[in-house]
Amino acid sequence: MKLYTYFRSSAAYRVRIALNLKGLPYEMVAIHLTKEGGQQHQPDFHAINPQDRVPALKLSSGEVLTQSLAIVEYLDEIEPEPPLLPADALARAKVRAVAQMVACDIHPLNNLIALQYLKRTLKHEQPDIDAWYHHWVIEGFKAIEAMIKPAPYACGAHVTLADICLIPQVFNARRLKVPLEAFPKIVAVETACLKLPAFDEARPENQPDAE
Ligand SMILES: N[C@@H](CCC(=O)N[C@@H](CS)C(=O)NCC(=O)O)C(=O)O
Repeated sequence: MKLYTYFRSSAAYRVRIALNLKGLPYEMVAIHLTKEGGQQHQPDFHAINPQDRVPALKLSSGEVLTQSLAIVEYLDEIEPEPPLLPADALARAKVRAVAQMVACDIHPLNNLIALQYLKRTLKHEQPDIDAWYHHWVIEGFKAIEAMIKPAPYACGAHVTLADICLIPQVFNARRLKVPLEAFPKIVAVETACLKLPAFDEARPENQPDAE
């Protein structure tokens, strides 16, 4: 499999964690999201993902998957061990809720393309953009903090899709200097997850394209 990735992309980070947890070998193709006007917009990559975003996963069959949650659930289905979703329907819904709070409610407001639109098209100043970023992370993290009970992972004794989404978002929050003192449970989950090689090896700073 070939993963189109960018070291700082939190959506690609989710897929790297899942591939590592499953022990599935993959080749990485770095797509630099800011150099040369963004390599995601170049025709070669546009042909792979018409949405011009990473991650994209090219399977050995040549099929291409996009959207990190769809990719992670696909990997979970083709390689069931270790499971990334609980067997119980209620527990599964709770895991998906945390994952979607990150992937649907926090990340889309804060990813590069949204921030660039605020700056380049709407002409907002950098301090306003930083305030926007902090606001949506803090709002989302407040709700997640209230919902999780680290044991030691976000939804219990096993790593789930919730951790796979949460840890990359915490990385992003740290990079943008969001204060995390109000979120001790989230930080505890981060500490537990980063002890696992699958998470550690997926960290942005451990990628071949890291800067
Ligand atoms: N919902 C998508 C989000 C993908 C996404 O927005 N990726 C960002 C990087 S984290 C990207 O490629 N942005 C391209 C750009 O900003 O132009 C997923 O989960 O895969």
